[in-house]
Amino acid sequence: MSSNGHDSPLASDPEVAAILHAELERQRTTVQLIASENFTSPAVLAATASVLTNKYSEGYPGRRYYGGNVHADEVESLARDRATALFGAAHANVQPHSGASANLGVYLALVEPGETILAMRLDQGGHLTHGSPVSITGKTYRFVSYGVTPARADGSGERIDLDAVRDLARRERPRLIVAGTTAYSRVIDPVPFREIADEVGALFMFDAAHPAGLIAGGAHPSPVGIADVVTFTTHKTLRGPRGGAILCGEEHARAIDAAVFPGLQGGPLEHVVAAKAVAFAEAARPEFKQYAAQVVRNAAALAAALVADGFRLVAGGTDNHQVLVDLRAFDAELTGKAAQEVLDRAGITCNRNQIPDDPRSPFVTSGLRLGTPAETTAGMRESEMAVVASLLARVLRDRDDQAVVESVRKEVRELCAGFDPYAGSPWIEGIA
Ligand code: DSN
Repeated sequence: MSSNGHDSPLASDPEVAAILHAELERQRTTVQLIASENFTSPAVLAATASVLTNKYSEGYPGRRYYGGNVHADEVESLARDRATALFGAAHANVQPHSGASANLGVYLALVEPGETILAMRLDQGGHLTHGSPVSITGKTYRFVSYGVTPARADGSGERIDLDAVRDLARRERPRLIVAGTTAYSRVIDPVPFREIADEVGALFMFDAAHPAGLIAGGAHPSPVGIADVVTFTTHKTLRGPRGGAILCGEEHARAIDAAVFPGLQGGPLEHVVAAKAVAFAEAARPEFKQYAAQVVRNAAALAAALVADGFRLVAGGTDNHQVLVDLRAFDAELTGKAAQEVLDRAGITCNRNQIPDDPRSPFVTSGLRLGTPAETTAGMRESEMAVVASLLARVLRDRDDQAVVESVRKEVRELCAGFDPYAGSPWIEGIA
């Protein structure tokens, strides 16, 4: 029996049940500022926990290798239709297990091993799958990398260096140009990338893992119809289950589908595909437009409050859901690692992150990445962002003072009590 008196299906495994309850409690009582996380709706959670997890469905709707796929076909067709309608795309593949699988699927479909891909370097704000030497992408393809412009005192620097993209594209003649980032706080305009790709005869992929929800909600420009292929994750700003997806025109549909299955993956996770379908429908509602706009407003409020507290922000601020903090102006001795650890103890969850040209290693870093998607879902607004920024600054300023850390932890708990993402869903304790 769970604490709310409902029978818990997990009563048979108290060890796992206790861990899941502790995680639910952590999510409810600490501030979630990881830019790539969100709180899914109970409907998304319910679909993820459904009996479709029992089903094998290698192939695609109408072309499966096993029997019994009538309902898997229905749900995957629905997810594909909802994805194409939401983003205005001709074709969607909703099977990638993650953003990394989606990106790899595109490379496998469109680029031969050893051919050149132009993408953003990880330490400049790109992603592992944009050619990091430790990723299979960097080992399989010849990546050439661009970064951001130098920092400027007025905050106008640290933008994607389009001159470098153009120069490198002209010199290297890549097969594919990738736009997309994981640690970049400004809007990414797909049009200049398209122009550069056209000039050198390259294909253009837009990795919308981070801004997918902002695009769906109309807060950021859509790359669909401009890029040849758009990849995204479903669990960040889009607020769906953990997973990936690919959008493309009909001309690439067969190659993309064949690359995802059988090229890269085995059986799709149809329970997650069902949850993706739920999330796509939720993102098509008018409330989601308001949500996307509020995510951006909250990030701007968080940024302004952090600047007032003495932090330097990479790129001088934000246009999206995230803020990249350069800790050195606040305290030259403070590393991202130390900041993340003490903030964790105070109940403020975020991740250390390299900043452009970071002198410290990726494991230590000089930066913190903060994001607003999750707490905006929980109902926080600009005034709460100012409170969060001041709590964060207090902990970092007095990080060796355990009494300060404990007092902030208490205030965080009190703040979060008013913003429970799962208030009104008592059944959640039965599965979590
Ligand atoms: N881990 C994701 C992020 O936090 O941005 C990228 O894969």
